[in-house]
Amino acid sequence: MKVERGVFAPARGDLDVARLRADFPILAECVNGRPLVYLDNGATTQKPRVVIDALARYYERDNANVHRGVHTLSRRATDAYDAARATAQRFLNAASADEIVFVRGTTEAINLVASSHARPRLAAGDEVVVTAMEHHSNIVPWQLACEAAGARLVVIPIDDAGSLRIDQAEKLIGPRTRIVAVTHVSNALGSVVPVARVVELAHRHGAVVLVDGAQAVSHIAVDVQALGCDFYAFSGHKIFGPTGIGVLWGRAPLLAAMPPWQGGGDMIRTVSFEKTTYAEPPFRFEAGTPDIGGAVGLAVALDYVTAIGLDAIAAHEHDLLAYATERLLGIPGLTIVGTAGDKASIVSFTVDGIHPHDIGTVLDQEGIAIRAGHHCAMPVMKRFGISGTARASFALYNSRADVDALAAGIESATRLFA
Ligand code: 7TS
Repeated sequence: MKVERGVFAPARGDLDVARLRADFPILAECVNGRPLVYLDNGATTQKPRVVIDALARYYERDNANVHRGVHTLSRRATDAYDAARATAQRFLNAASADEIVFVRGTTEAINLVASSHARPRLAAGDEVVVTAMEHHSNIVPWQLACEAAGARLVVIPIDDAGSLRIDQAEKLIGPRTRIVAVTHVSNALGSVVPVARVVELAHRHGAVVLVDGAQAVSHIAVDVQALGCDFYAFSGHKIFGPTGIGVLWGRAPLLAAMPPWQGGGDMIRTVSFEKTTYAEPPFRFEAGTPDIGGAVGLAVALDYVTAIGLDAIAAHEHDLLAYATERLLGIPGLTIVGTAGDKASIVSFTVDGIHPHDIGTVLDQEGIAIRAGHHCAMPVMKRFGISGTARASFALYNSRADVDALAAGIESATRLFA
C-alpha cells in the first residue's frame, strides 16, 4: 500500500460497516464511560452474534463427546465437528479435510510441527530459517528443536521499512536448510511476507515451509495450494472465532510421515501393552477430547468472513490503513514503525517522550483499546532500537471514526505529557 501525503482515498462503499458493527454485541459496550473503540484486533478479535449463538446452541442442543458414542447426541456432535473440519478445508482451499488438524491455536500448531516433523528429522549441521519479524511462537519452538538436534537457527533480516530482505533470503536459504518458518503478516509491523517467493526459494533446496498465518487469515484470502507452502497455521480467536481452537494445515504426505506428539484417546488404532498403533492424520494429532464447541464456533466464524468476502474486507482495511497512516503522521513526534510497501491493517508507532504503555493508558481512559509493548516480537523491537511500540490493529468492523478517535486520543496524550 502506498500512502500519498494529503490524499485520502474515498471510503470504500462495498462494506456496510455500520451494519457489520451491529453483528458484534461487544461494540455497543461503553468503557470508562466512552463508547468502546476496539483497535486491538491483532491480539484477538471480537465475536459476532452468529458465533456466540452457535456456541450456545451447540451446548444447549448437541453437546456430547465425539467419535465414541453410538447415541444420537454423540453422532450430532461428531457430525458438527466433521463439518467444521470441512469448512476449514474450504476456507484454506486444502486438498482434503484430512489435512486439517484442530489445535489450540497458532502456538500449538507450530509446536506440533517443530516436535513431530522437525525433531525426528533435524541433524547436527542442519538449518532452520526464520525471519527477523517473527512472533516468539515462531521462534522458540524452532530454537528448542535446533538445540535438541545441534541444528542452527538462521534469521533472514528485514530492512528499515520492515520488509523481508528477499536478497538475503536467496543467500540464507541453501542446501543445509530443512525448514523455513515465516509469518504471513508481521504482528508488530504489519508487513506482508511474499510467501510464494519464499516457498520457491525453499523448495529449490528441498526444504519444507511453514507459514504462520495468525495475522493474515482475517485480512487476506489464503489459498494454501496457490501459496505452495507445506504447513499453514492460524488461531480461531484472531478471525472472530472462539479462543482455544485453531488450525494446522499440512500436506497429506508430510502429516502421514509424522509420529504422534501427544498420546491418549482418539489418536490410536489399537492399544496393547506390547504395541500401540496410531490412527491416520488428522486424528493421530488430536489426542483426547477436542474443543468440539470451539470448532463449531470457528466454522461459523469462517463462514461469516467468507460471506462478507475477504477481498471486500481487504479493500476496506487498506482504506483504513491509509487513512490512519495519514492521520497519525500529522501528529508531531509520532513515528510509524513498519512502513513496508505491502502491509496489512496494523499501525505500530512511537511518540517522542511518551512511553507506549502511557499512550495505551491514556487511550484506555477514552475507551480506546490498543496494545503497547514488544508484542511478543522482541527481536523486531531490537532491530528498530526501541523497547516497544503502541499498536493499533484494525478489523472489518473498524471505521474512519475509530481512526479519528485514536488520533484525538494520541493528541490528548501528547498534551498531557508535553
Ligand atoms: N503468530 C503471530 C504472527 C501472532 O501475531 C500471534 C499472536 C501468534 C503467532 C500466537 O497466536 P496464539 O493464538 O497461539 O497466541 N499475536 C498476538 C499479538 O500480536 N498480540 O497478542 C497476541
